[in-house]
Amino acid sequence: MAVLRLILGDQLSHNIPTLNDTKEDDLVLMAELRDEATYVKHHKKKIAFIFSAMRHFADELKAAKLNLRYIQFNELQDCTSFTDIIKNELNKSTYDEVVVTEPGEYRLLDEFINLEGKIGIPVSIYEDNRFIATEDEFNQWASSKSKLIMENWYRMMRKKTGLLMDGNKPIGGDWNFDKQNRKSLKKDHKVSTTPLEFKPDKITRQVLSLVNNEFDDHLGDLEPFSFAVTSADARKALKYFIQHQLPYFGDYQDAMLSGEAFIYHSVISHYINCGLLDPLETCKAVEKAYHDGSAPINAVEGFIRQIIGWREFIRGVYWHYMPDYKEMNFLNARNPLPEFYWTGRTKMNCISEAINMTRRHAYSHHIQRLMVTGNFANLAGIDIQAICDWYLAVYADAYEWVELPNTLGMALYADGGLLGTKPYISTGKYIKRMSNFCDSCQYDPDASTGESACPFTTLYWNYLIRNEKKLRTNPRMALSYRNLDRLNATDKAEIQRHADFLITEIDNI
Ligand code: FAD
Ligand code: DLZ
Ligand code: SF4
Repeated sequence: MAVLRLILGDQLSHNIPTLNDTKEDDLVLMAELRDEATYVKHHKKKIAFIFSAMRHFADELKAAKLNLRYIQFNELQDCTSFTDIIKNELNKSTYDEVVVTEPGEYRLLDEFINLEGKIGIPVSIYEDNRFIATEDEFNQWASSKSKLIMENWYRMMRKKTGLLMDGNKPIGGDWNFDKQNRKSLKKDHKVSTTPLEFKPDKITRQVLSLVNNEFDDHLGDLEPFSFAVTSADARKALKYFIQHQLPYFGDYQDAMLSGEAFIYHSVISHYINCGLLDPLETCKAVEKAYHDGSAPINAVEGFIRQIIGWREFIRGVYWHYMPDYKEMNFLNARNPLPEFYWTGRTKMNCISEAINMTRRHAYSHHIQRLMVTGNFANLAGIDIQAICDWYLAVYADAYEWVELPNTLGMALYADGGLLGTKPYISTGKYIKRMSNFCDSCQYDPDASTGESACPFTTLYWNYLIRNEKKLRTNPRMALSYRNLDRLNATDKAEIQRHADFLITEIDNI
């Protein structure tokens, strides 16, 4: 019995269930596909990263003597999708079964579920074992709750993994040290270190040339390219983070600084998401730094919470609520995506910084995604689908299972609070407190009307007014509405007038 085993671009792990019990007659199939590279216009660096990591992984499988067919981009002009390449393979040889591990995007799961009817042989879809919780585990937990609270899920995952646990009690005396993770950086702070960089080898250079020729019209700087593209190098990057950045990660997790894309973040999400790093092993390595005394509890707990808490929770939400989740638009946000999300050309310094960093690195850290580009899109009522597609395209770590709940749910509140208890919104004052972006901006974060008013500040008050019917009854919005109630009718009318002007003139602000 010969099996055709399909490995996707984010399944580059040797323990992926697809490879279980591979026999001599089986064929492992991998392909660089036009449909996958263009269903949104991915950042050039993201495509190069995935193709190069795929080619390196394929070489490792060949070295392990697996029978492998790797189809490079444009090698089979008529085969643009996974269904095409499987049909192509079945035309050449006979197989009794197709095997794949469940993909990270609903559209592909749908494609694989329907594949059997198109090819006439069984298609087995294995559960992805690279997460700490199974989908069933999340679904059971979620079904028994009236409200999904990440913190409760996180505590369950701490108990399940034993990470930072002393028996049944959390090490350090608290489950969560988030309050110690909100320091801003002094304006003249010099970030002492950047993520470990890797020089492109021959394979990566070939991929860079391919991407340069084929995806010239996609966003972003292709070079310099310094990502790890093998599991061995990704582990080196993790080790380097633990030694150099982790001790400061907790304190400055929410800080932003002009010209500094990474601050003390790990910059490993793209490695974990495509399979080059294992999430549990990553957390164990970070936990060891605490026990060795080389990193404080607020850093180590904060980091582990992001992975076993947020990352697992986000994944659970995606599969629990899809496909309906993608259609949600609680606040009826439908304004077109401003051109500056692609170009970075806007007078709003914080947005320009965040987007230019994104263009350069296919990366920006969580607070920039949430409180700069996400916050603005939410306040300005930008079309949900358009902004989700933007996030899916521009970040090297973006696959729909993780991008969608973070964007639609956490940043845009379009799920009406399934994922978060209230919208993550702020005036420019929050950005002023957490960064030095406002120092060199022509807008004034404290002003809500007038020519120099910060658009975040104007749009914040307007957002509260515009969405009052849906948000005022939320107890966690009570303080915001108490503050709104302090404004008189004339102030409110002026804010609304200025907000209308900002939306109409959005490409010129
Ligand atoms: P660190 O800050 O060093 O955190 C450590 C690790 O924790 C990350 O590598 C990541 O694996 C995990 N993590 C942290 N926060 C989250 C989270 N909210 N959800 C899932 N994992 C998390 N993350 C993605 O991996 N892919 C995405 O497409 C993505 N889209 C996002 C969109 C928006 C609007 C927002 C607000 C967040 C998004 N995130 C996404 C989550 C988070 O911003 C990134 O995981 C993080 O910035 C990656 O950088 P890092 O590796 O330096 O993370
Ligand atoms: C994102 C991406 C890109 C750009 N290219 C490929 C590809 O050529 N071949 C492939 O197998 N996967 C690619 N991917 C990842 C998929 O689009 C998809 O997001 C994930 O496989 C979902 O789990
Ligand atoms: Fe951003 Fe407003 Fe600060 Fe300018 S003033 S950087 S637009 S928050």
